[in-house]
Amino acid sequence: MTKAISRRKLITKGLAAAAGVSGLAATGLAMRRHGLIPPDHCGVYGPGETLTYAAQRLLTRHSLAREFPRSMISKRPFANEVAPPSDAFKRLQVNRFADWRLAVDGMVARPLSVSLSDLRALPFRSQITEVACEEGWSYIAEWIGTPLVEVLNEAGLLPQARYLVYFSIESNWWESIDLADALHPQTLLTWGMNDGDLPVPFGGPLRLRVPRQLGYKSVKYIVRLTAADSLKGFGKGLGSASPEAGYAWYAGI
Ligand SMILES: Nc1nc2c(c(=O)[nH]1)N[C@H]1C(S)=C(S)[C@@H](COP(=O)(O)O)O[C@H]1N2
Ligand SMILES: [Mo]
Repeated sequence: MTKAISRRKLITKGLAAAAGVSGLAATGLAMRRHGLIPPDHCGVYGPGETLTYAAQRLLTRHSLAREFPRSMISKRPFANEVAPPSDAFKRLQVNRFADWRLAVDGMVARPLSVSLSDLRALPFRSQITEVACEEGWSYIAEWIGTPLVEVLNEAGLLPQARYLVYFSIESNWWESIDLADALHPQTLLTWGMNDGDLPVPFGGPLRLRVPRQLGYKSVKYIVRLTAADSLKGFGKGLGSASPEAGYAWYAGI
């Protein structure tokens, strides 16, 4: 057994014991202070979600998602079904997305509105990672994009910020991540795939790839990023659209 596994067991057991003895409510304050409570912690799956998130955050804050050799790139990657593009999307597509803008607002010193060419002018990174859907299928591709941290540095994230909320041009798709994922080097504002532009079915022109979490956190057609200190004011206050539909807010893999 590796050190990491035994430590994980220990922490999970410790948290479980604490939860058992005094109830999650009592340990909640200390855990909240250390950023260990996910926004969708309430409800039937609450204690389970909190244990998973807390154990992950204590153990894997800086760990890397697996990267694959070029030979393992999927020959026929599978784009999940997305709703047909809206008129707003089609209008931008006609112009080859020259007028696509990404708004960066909320708890930042300098709110931004950046074009795809602005983004491409920042340092970028290419990585070969897997998209894994919660329904069981997956594929491997090369993703090329600007690390989210570069854009957050441009905007000047304020010290109060704890979450990054991101919105698709499809109004029903929005998600959020904590700063451990937002500042993580593999979290990319992705505009390229397998050596070309990111194709529309895969989220082009702009998709946030969060390779340390399940596919649904990698939202396509990103138009807005908002830094926030709390997720209470967004949707039903559970952190994203996913818990509203029964999926966990934290979907670490
Ligand atoms: N805007 C938007 N983003 C989305 C989705 C979607 O329907 N719309 N589906 C999500 C889900 S459930 C998964 S598993 C992945 C699928 O990625 P793929 O289409 O590249 O296979 O995209 C995610 N991002
Ligand atoms: Mo999915």
